[in-house]
Amino acid sequence: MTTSPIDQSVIERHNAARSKDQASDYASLGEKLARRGIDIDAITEKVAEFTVAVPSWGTGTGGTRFARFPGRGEPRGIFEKLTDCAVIQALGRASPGVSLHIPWDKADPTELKAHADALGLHFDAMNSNTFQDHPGDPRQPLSYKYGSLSHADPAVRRQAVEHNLETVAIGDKLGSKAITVWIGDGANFAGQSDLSRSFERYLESMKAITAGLPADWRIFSEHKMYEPAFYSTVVSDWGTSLMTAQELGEKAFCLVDLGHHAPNVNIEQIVARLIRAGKLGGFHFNDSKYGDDDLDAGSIDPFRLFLVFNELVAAGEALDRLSPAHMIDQSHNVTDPIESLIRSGAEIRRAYAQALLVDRAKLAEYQDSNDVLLASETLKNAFRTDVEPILAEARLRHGGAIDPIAAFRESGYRDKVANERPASVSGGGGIV
Ligand SMILES: [Mn+2]
Repeated sequence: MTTSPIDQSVIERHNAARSKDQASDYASLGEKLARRGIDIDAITEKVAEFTVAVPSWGTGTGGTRFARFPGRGEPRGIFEKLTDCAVIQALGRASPGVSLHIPWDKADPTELKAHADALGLHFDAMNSNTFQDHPGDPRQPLSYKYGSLSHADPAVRRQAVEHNLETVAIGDKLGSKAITVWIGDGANFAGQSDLSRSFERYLESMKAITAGLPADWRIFSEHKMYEPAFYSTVVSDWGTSLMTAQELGEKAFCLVDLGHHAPNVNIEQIVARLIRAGKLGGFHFNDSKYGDDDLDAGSIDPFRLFLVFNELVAAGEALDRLSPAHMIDQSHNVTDPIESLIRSGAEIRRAYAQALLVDRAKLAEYQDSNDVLLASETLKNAFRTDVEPILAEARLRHGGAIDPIAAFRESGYRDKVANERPASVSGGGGIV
């Protein structure tokens, strides 16, 4: 028996007011798709099965290096963050999983697990943190100012490895099965560090972490081109990440954060290559215009998100074998984090639904006969399809809201928690 922080009657009232229009929109789209030989219910079922984990740190207002402008009723710790995650799930029905960040979310694992169980949530991949110092943590007295897993000083590397293993141990008690490792290690100036030796040291540290993983765990290496280091980053790109995963062996995979590439990089091609290598571990979904902007998934370039999902759907069984972890990694600076996360889950599902509509037989035919225009149109045709009735139906059939953001506003949840949670500093408005 799980309890929801959103009164089910609010959702029922919301849906009752919209169910007639929804039924009509769904039937109309169903007819259109039937003419293309597509069974709408089969698509709806697949969409409903597709979930994406929300990041605990995304429920608080994020910030930039300039400032953070807190919102009303922000969660004051991991237990309230989980409650907010349950609101996102209750309305959107796309995100029963939560990705935790240690040490920001450190708490008694038994209590944490019990709270998540009561809310009907589970834990996805864990995230370690050696990109900032942890004053007051007796297990991490050394500074990461000049790096962590690749640091020149073996004592700092050892401390960083131990922190990752502690994160794994916590995650193991919570039912998680993977750890994502992202390090801020790198250099701001040419000559600051040896490009080869620093990577060797990183590999050696990652091997030590991998050796300490439980049998059924995976480790994801997350690459990032720049920031906080601006000249070079130790794990800068998918090539470095792939070399890492291949060297570490069968438990190691690559995690693709959509914001961690140079502008206009062909991310869907990277995804295709990682699937080919059997090393696609998962995603951090977000969107960006210029850099690692951590904006809401699909808000800037929905076509790019669609093209990523097009590769995932096209991979078929090869992808099933990999079963990549789908997670959101965003920072919400000017929106209500709950609303942004609900919207992002829906946008990710939208890209997936559109990718499911691609006529793959025709696409292959056009590609192989060099009919460039119709090959391109085959993709665009799927992308142009308004799949909103499918997304709404997937929510509706699983107890969610037809229009989850409207339902969130109708619920009065933000006002309620604004009263219950007096203004306080929220833990971890992190940007990773
Ligand atoms: Mn990330």
